[in-house]
Amino acid sequence: MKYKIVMDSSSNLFTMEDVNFSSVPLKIVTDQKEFVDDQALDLEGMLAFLSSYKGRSGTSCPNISEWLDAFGDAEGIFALTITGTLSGCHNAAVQAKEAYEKKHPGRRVCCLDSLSTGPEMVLIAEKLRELICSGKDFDQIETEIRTYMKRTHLIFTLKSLNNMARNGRVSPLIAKACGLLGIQIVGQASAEGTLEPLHKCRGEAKALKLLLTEMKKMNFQGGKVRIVHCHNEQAAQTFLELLKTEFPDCDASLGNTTALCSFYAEEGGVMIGFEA
Ligand code: X90
Repeated sequence: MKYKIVMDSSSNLFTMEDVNFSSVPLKIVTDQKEFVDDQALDLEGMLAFLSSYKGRSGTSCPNISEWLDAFGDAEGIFALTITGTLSGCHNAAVQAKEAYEKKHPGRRVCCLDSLSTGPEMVLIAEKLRELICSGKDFDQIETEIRTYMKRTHLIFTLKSLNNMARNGRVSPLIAKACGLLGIQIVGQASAEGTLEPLHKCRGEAKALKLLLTEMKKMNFQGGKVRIVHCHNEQAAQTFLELLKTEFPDCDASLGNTTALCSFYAEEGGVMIGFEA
């Protein structure tokens, strides 16, 4: 069977080696300009535009035909999406699956709602690749990936929840304190796929320590860790050092948020996907 992994751009990943792969872009939409979250985007240009732009801004998810295009001519597709609780992405992927399977009898699409986003999706995609490369069949891969997804988590620290609140992705009440007087939140993707605040803290150093404490509470024992940040290399590095002090052998990597996660995590945000 010819397999393919298709994932939306909230994963911050445009390519993946050793496997058939496509990223389906979300878009950042303003009254003046639209930004497509793909490899061709001038991300710094977008962030500079947004920092001085005072009008409305929001996002839009890929539609059914964009998912269908990304499925291409693969026979076994794993379509992995940002949480369906906060985005229409998963719903569009499910409708694309129905159309695709009807048009091509025998071909299969498995839609996976990450109930999360960003670096947690990367862990799931890496596991999918491992399962595909080990020669398992479609149903086996689906069973094993769903089991794996129970032990991956997303935790983050954000300095502003403005864009989340303005676009109805978090309640204004939760957003209110964040960003004032150096207050930043530490939060997690909840089991329902929503933003769940865990702590409000003053100062980044404290937030970074709390992230690791929370990870250990969630049974992190040195598994894989994927870290991304929006314009905050220093915090991401500091976190990585904290992590390596306690778990020197852990497989951890650093990267940047692309358009969608940069828009919602905002300047200074750090997101961490990990295996418990
Ligand atoms: O369909 C769309 O327009 C996309 C909407 C996406 C809304 C959520 C994006 C979250 C990005 C922010 C920090 C982590 C929050 C985790 C919640 C599960 C990243």
